[in-house]
Amino acid sequence: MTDHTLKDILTAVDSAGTLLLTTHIQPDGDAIGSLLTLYEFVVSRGKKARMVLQDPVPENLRFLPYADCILPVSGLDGPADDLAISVDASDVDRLGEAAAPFFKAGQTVQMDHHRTNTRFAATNVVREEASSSGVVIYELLKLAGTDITQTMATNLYTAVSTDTGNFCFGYLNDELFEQMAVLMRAGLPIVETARRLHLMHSREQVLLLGRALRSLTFLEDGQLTMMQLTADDFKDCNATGEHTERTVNYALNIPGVQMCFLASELPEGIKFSLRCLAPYDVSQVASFFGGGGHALAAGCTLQGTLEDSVDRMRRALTGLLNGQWRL
Ligand SMILES: [Mn+2]
Repeated sequence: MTDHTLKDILTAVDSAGTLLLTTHIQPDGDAIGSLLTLYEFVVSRGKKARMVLQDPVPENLRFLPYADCILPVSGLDGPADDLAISVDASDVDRLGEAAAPFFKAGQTVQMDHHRTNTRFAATNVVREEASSSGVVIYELLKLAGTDITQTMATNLYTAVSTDTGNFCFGYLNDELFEQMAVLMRAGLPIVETARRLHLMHSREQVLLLGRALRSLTFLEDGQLTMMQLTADDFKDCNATGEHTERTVNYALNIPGVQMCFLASELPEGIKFSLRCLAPYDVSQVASFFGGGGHALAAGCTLQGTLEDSVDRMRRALTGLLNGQWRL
């Protein structure tokens, strides 16, 4: 299927009166930062817009400009919107309950950067080479000739810096840093925002990290590592799935490690976060188990006991590591 262009999206925005904006469940910094930037952009073009999400905004992102304007799907009423736009969601399932109001809209558009994107909207712009959906949103703003405000800069920086692990991985290039220069000129409060996004951890996160590290196991001569969090770990730390964000990286960033996973025993199943170094591609394994993501960072959820699920994942990743993985 041929993809559409950002010009198509701009035309759709400009010809719509009311817009519904959404992103994926369990939203991360790219999802929320991109959504909030898009919101400010369409409002600045005189549109009536509302942002809806199945899940609440993670605590560490609630300081972002306009985050308090995001509405829960439940309780959403009123007539269908002229246009619905999804950002950073690779497939319909990722929209969760927001899928219903999304497809009720007169027109559907989506902007994303995931390789596994299924092109589920009528108009799809998927930039696989973009480090984050924030970059795709930035390109739209540039095309529209929008002046980047300080609040847009904060939200765009959030999107880009979280999806690149604070500019450590992903598609880092000169264009990205030129975009950063534009954000700095718009008054981006980078030190304060970086501290909130990249340095601070909630009490629950740190307690849970302790449990995860205690479970760290080295396999395959230390090339594969795994960590697991039981339902009791979550309970004892008063934590939920959102508190595991970034925990998995501790298992990867050890000399000699090529790939790793974190298994979390959550109410919806055993959630796996997979990470690896190039040239490995953990998204193949994630897709095989019904999940998705990027070559170096992917995820999926398995049904079954923690022990069985960990065993299946361990075998799959051992196969991938030894070049014996077959789809
Ligand atoms: Mn993203």
